[in-house]
Amino acid sequence: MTAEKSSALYARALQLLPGGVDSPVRAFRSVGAEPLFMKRGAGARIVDEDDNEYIDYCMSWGPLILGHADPDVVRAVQATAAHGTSFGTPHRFEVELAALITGSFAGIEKIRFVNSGTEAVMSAIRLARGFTGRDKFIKFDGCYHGHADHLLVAAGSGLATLGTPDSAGVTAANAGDTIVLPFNDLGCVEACLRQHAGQAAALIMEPVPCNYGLIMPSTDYLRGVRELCTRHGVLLIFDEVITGFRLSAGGAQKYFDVRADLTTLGKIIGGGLPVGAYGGRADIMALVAPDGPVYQAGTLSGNPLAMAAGIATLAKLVPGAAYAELRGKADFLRDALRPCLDTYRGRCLFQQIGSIFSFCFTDLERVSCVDDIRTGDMRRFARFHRAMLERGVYLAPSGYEVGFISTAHTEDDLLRTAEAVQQSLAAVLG
Ligand code: HOZ
Repeated sequence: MTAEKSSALYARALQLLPGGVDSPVRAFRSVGAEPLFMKRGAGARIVDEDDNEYIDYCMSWGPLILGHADPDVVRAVQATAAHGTSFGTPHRFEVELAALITGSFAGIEKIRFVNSGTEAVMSAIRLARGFTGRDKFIKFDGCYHGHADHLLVAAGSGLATLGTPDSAGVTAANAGDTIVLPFNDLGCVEACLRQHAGQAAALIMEPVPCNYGLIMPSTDYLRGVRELCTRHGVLLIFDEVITGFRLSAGGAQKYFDVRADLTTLGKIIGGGLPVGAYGGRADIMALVAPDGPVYQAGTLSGNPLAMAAGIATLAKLVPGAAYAELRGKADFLRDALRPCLDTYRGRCLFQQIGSIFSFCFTDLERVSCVDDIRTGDMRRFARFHRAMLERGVYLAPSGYEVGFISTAHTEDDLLRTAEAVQQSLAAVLG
């Protein structure tokens, strides 16, 4: 595997972009390598500038549930672009995508489109504050909700990867209303809601935390959080930027049968184009401007290209068969991995929920909180990542991120992956 062209581009990028990238985890630092520059993708495969081909499980960090360059998505974007890329006026596709989403998520009665998950979360928190008249909100250690100031506290994703749970530049005032709790501990939530009675506007959570490795929630825990929020008049916000249309067409809410008051979405609903959205109960959404006093706006919000890609993607997901297919592929991979996972039991843990998976080099049998992830050996993950890359499998370049299976992954891809895992674990763990 040669990386001459990627390396040359990276050298140039380092002169022009901080860290040579536009998002920190992409820099490959935590896996001790240089980033690869991709030039094209089709289905489950991506090809870098040096013409190396990989089976991809990063999948643009989640949006590409149908694989790269899905023909229907590409056609929809091309046809839409031919008529103009942005109008700054309402567009019929906003209505169509909104109907697909509200028809799938029982808890989303009205929705507002924005341009990223960060924007969606930032706006949902503002809305919750406007609705309740309260300032504080609760988040969980390791949950990542984008990079708004007040959410960059005990956050995952790039902050976990870089080992800096809080960002410089966030003032004490910005972070002062953010309460952080450990995940999967209902007693803590109850005690906190009692202690801050009448002060917390919202509790925000990734129902399945995917940005500090993969943390498995229990259904009872999620239902318990729902009940406590209702009892204390605190809005429950599910950040489903990753799990929305990933775990099911109704997201984690349908998967676990727990309904949030507000939901944030992104990734899959834009079919690979920049998008975000927040939505929920109609009485809460009624406060969003121009209907109500909570301001939020955006020049490219509801952009026709993103809406078109989202509609083409959801049209294939909403009927539901795609989720059975994805589950089948995920089970196939897990079964193909079983012999080698048995061999390395107690040293490498493979976790999976729906089509999301992770590898953690821990002796634990299940990861339930950030302390469990911290038992993982990230240097081993780095060696594993490089070994997989050499064998033609592209995983997200951080042990704090997760992998995604798409409908485009074939049985052959999955078998090759299992073989690469077996060889890579042998190389790393002996
Ligand atoms: N925060 C995302 C991963 N969980 C995006 C990372 C990236 O695009 O580099």
